[in-house]
Amino acid sequence: MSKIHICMATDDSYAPYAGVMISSVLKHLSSSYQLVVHVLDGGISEINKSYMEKLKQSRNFEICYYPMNDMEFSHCPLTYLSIATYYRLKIGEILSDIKRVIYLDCDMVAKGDISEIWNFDLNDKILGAVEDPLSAKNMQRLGIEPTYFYFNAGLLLIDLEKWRKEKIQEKLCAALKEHQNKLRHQDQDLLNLVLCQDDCALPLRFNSQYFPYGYGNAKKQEYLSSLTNPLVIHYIMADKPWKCGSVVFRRRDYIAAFKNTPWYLEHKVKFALKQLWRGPAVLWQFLKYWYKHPICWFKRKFWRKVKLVISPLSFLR
Ligand SMILES: [Mn+2]
Repeated sequence: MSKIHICMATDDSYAPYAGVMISSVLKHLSSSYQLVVHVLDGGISEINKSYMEKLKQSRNFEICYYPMNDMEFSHCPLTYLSIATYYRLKIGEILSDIKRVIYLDCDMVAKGDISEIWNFDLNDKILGAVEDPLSAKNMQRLGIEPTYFYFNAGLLLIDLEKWRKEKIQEKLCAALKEHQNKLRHQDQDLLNLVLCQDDCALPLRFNSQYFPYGYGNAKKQEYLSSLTNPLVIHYIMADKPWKCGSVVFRRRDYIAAFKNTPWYLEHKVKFALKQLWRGPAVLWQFLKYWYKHPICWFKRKFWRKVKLVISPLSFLR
């Protein structure tokens, strides 16, 4: 049986979400593959590790942990993201005898068989990724030529042999020193700066991101169909689906996947009690928004947002 290698980076607080993602990948993966999960471990507790083991009851897979040392990344600039996002920069060295890997964020859930991503032809490029909704803006900010594109680093299909051969890790370290002050999206900016000439575009549905303003007209059709037929859903906004008051697009898919994991099954009562807060929590979010934007009612932008949230699309499951 051939193996599919995936890699995720997490600390203890995001470990349950990594677990949800792994569980959803296993659920949809074709039976002709064996899953191998490589976890870049920023201090996962024994209890979370034991829950990871329990995922094997529904389908067997291999899991390896690679303890990470945050001190090694202490010189990396932090914006609004966790330091764990930088772990992936060392992926070539850590997974030293692996040829190909799919790197995945923790704020994701699989809705289809990721062997389709695994078998995607990279056309001799080092890496495959999905274009970011704010590609043009970010390229301008970083000074990337318009012939290329700016990708979202939440899902990366990496040819690790080429990555090592082309010394990408060294190039990333050099770029980190050079562009310290430019890195608004941390490692994602860095990866884009170094790899913009060596990447190939993956279909949007491989890393489906709901973004209120979409991808612009050129990609409108592909964007809409990636929302209705995603292979992997990526919750990119600050409102994450595991938050009690979340009103994020496709939250129900997330909760359905979550309910298959020990993080729910072992704490059903706690979760049910938390659900009692859902109504007030949603209301609170709404009031907070109103407080920040008191005259939103008079703005077209606000109503455009409302229209997007209540549009028929947002109820598609
Ligand atoms: Mn993400």
